[in-house]
Amino acid sequence: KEKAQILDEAAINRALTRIAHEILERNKGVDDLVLIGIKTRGVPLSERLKAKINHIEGVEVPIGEIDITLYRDDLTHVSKTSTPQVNNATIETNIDGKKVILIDDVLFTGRTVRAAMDALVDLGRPAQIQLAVLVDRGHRELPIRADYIGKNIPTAQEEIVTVQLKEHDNIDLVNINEK
Ligand code: 3GP
Ligand code: 5GP
Ligand code: MG
Repeated sequence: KEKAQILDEAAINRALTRIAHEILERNKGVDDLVLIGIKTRGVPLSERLKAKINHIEGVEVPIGEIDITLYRDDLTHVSKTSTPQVNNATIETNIDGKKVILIDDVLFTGRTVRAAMDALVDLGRPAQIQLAVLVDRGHRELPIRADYIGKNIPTAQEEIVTVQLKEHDNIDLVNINEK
C-alpha cells in the first residue's frame, strides 16, 4: 500500500548533483577516487554520479560493482540473525591506495555495507572507504553512517522505501510503502 511520495525525478537528480559536488569538495577533486555501486540499484546511481563528476570536472572516474546477497526470504524483517554474503565484485581498477566510495540506494541496518567493506578489504588496501546513499531510512544495527545522503527518511521498521530508477524501472521515484 502506497503511503507517501518522497522524491520525484527532479528531486533525485538534484540530490545526486549535490552529492557529486560534495564528493569533489570533500576529496579536493577526483584523484584516486573509485566509485563502487552495490547491486542492484546502487549500480545505476554510481553511473549517474560518475557522469555528473565527469560533467563538472571533465574526468572519468573508475567505477565498479559489488553484489551482496540479501535477505530475500523476508524483506521486512531483514538482518537480526542473517549476515549478508558477498557474491561477486567487478572492479575495473586496483583499489590499493584508492579512496573508494560505496554507493547504495537505501541504508537501513548497515549490514550490507559492512559486508561490502569486508569484501573491499579482502580485494586490496583502500586508503579510505566512504559511503553515499540516496536514502537513509534509519534503524541502524551497526555503527555505520553515510558520508553523503540524498535524503533522510524517518521510517517505521515495517515500512518499505521503494526506490525506482529509470535504468531498472523506467521511472525515477522514491516512495514509502506500508507492508
Ligand atoms: P536493490 O537491489 O535495488 O537495492 O533486497 C532486494 C531488493 O528489495 C532491493 O533492491 C531493495 O531495494 C528492495 N527492498 C525493498 N524494501 C526492502 C527492505 O526493507 N529490505 C531489503 N533488504 N530490501 C528491500
Ligand atoms: P541494510 O539493512 O543491510 O542496510 O540494507 C540491506 C539492503 O537492502 C541494502 O542494499 C539496502 O539498499 C536495501 N534496503 C534496505 N531497506 C530498504 C528499503 O526500505 N527499501 C529499499 N528500496 N531498499 C532497502
Ligand atoms: Mg540497495
